[in-house]
Amino acid sequence: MYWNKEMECISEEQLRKIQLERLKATVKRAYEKVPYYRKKFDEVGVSVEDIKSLDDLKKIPFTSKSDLREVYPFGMFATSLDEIVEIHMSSGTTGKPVVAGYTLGDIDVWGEVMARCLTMAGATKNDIVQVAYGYGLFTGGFGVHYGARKLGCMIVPASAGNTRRQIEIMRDFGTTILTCTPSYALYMAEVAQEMGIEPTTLKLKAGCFGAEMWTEAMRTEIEKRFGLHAYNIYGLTEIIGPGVAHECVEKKGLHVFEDHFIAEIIDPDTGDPLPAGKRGELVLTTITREGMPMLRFRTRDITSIIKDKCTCGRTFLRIERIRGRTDDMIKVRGVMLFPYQIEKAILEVQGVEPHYQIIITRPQHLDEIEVMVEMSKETFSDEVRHIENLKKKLERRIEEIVGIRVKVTLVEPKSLPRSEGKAKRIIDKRSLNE
Ligand code: DLL
Repeated sequence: MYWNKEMECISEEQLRKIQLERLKATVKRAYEKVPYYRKKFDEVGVSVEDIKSLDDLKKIPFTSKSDLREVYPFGMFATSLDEIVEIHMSSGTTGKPVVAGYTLGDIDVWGEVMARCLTMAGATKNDIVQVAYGYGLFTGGFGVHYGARKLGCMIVPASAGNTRRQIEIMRDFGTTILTCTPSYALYMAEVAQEMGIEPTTLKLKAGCFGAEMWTEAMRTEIEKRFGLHAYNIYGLTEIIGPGVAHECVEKKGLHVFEDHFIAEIIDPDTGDPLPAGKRGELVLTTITREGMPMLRFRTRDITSIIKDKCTCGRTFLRIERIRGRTDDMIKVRGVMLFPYQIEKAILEVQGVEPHYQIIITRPQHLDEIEVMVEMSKETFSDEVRHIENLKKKLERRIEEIVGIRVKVTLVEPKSLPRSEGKAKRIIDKRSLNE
């Protein structure tokens, strides 16, 4: 049930003590070894000695993605290059990507936190873990791999893609744990059906799904299609990759591994800390990373902290599932809209599939949103009148949830692009029209 019970169920007092010790050491290391941090600290007049309590974390300046890009590729490393044993990189759609460097110690921590995640999903050494996150510069594949290896599972390093083979392997090897993005899991279920394999007949018992935003309704859908328990896993390249937080059997928020990462929530506009329960931007600080310590990294991910005691016995705080990103927010006619709100509406309405894309245009200085949704096979062969009604129903439901009118276009089954990694939900054509 636990991978490291002593740590995962540690008392609050003990945890704070460890966190403070580790924070102080991290700050010292960052200041001494990374010119970027030294400059930032000096600019605001904060010294290493000023960090005397966990509360003093607030004094430390934020680090942002653009700061990391400025020092591309190795400027954030706090060790000499010969101690770095592995490099990963974020996919980064704009500008330079972010590079993360790991020492042997960092890889060991990564394996530890990932072993905790897999254990939370019910994995033991008797399991067959299929890693269908990409291996390569992306952190997904290797991160899960290191955790599964610690556990002693039989690892199937399938990587992402080659979907038919993934399914044959699942069937022939009897894979019990699947790890991939939630959108890829749904795609796999679809392909399995095309191959005449009913996904529920596979031996899968659980999956760790993450790396992209998904909703509770999407969880239900994946669980139903495969007959497995779908757990949410969170992480990011800048901090370590997958393994920052994971759901326990309760599936009510993700436990953050607080002995390695300190989580805060801030108001994205003012930078002020927000109390537990309030939604804002997640800020993370690593307290054991050697290769690349990250102090108060602004993730841009929107969530809130859940402080209540969890019945699983773990004492680490939880974050609610990620609600979106501050840069994913679509601002239309003064209204903030997140893709998850649209996903929620789509999954509530019968007759459509959970495959969608949101297209934003600005034809006459006014933003317009078109939501393309796939019809189910049955709907597709239905009367036009019924299809028209379904479209109206979806438009109404989306309007109720987000407060603005969007245009829904129902498209043929299997006509939208499928993803083997992170799904591209938003296509913003506004800049092209300007
Ligand atoms: O996506 C690491 C990862 C791999 C996490 C495998 C989980 C599983 P990046 O490519 O750097 O790293 O992207 C990080 O992805 O800031 C979030 O916006 C998003 N993200 C990651 N996990 C979740 C999740 C990996 N469970 C960015 N829910 C993060 C929602 C997620 N968004």
